[in-house]
Amino acid sequence: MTLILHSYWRSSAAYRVRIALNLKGVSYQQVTHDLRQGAQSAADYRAVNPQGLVPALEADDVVLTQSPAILEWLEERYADPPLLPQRLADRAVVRAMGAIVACDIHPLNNLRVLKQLRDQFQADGAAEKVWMTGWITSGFEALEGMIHRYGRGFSFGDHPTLADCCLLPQVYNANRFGIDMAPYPGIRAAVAALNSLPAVADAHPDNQPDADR
Ligand SMILES: N[C@@H](CCC(=O)N[C@@H](CS)C(=O)NCC(=O)O)C(=O)O
Repeated sequence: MTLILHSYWRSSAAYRVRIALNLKGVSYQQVTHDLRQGAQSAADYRAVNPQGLVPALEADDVVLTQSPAILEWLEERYADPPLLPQRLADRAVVRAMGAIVACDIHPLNNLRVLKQLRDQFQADGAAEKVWMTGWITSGFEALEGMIHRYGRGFSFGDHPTLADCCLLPQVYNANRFGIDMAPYPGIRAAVAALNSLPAVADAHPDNQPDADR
C-alpha cells in the first residue's frame, strides 16, 4: 500500500502523524502545502480534505483526515510496535493525554484562530502571546501532573505512545512562542527521550523536505 501524507513542515498536527508513521516503520510519501501561502484552501486540496487543513493521509482505498483519527487508524492497521498500552484503562489514559493537546490546546492556537484574533479582534503580538501562553500552560500543567503519575521516561510508561505523538509537536509549538518550559520537568524528560529516537528525530519539522533552509 502506498501512503501519501499531505503535510506542512511546521504543522504540529502533521508532525504527530509523521512521528507515528516513523515509529511504526511505515514508509510514506509527502505532498506539502505551504500554509503561509494559503495552499491548504486551494480547490484541489479541498477535494482531498474538505476542511482545508493538514494533515490528510491517502491510503489505497480511503482518504483519512483529523490527526487523532489517523493515529488510531495507524495503530489498528500497523499493530507493531504498539503505541497504545495493553490494559483498557491505560489506553484511555493515553488517549486522554493526547486529547489534552489535540482537543484542548491546539485548536485554540491554530493559524486560523490567530488570524481571526488579529483580523476581527485587533489582537497585536503581545495579546497573541498572552492567548497562546494561557492555553498552552494550562494544558501543560495538567500533562505534567499526569506524566508524574503515569510516566516512566515517556509520557506514559517506558515506551512512546500516542500521547507522545501529540505532546512533542505541542512542545515544538510552545518553544516557537517562547513559552517557559522550566516548570515542566516531566514533559522535558519525555521530550528528551523522544528526541533521542532516530525515528522521532526524522519527523522533526526541520528535517522535512519543505522546511525553510
Ligand atoms: N484537528 C485537526 C487540526 C488540523 C489543523 O488545524 N491543521 C493546521 C496545521 S497544524 C492547519 O492546517 N491550519 C491551516 C489553517 O488554519 O488555515 C487535526 O488534528 O488534524
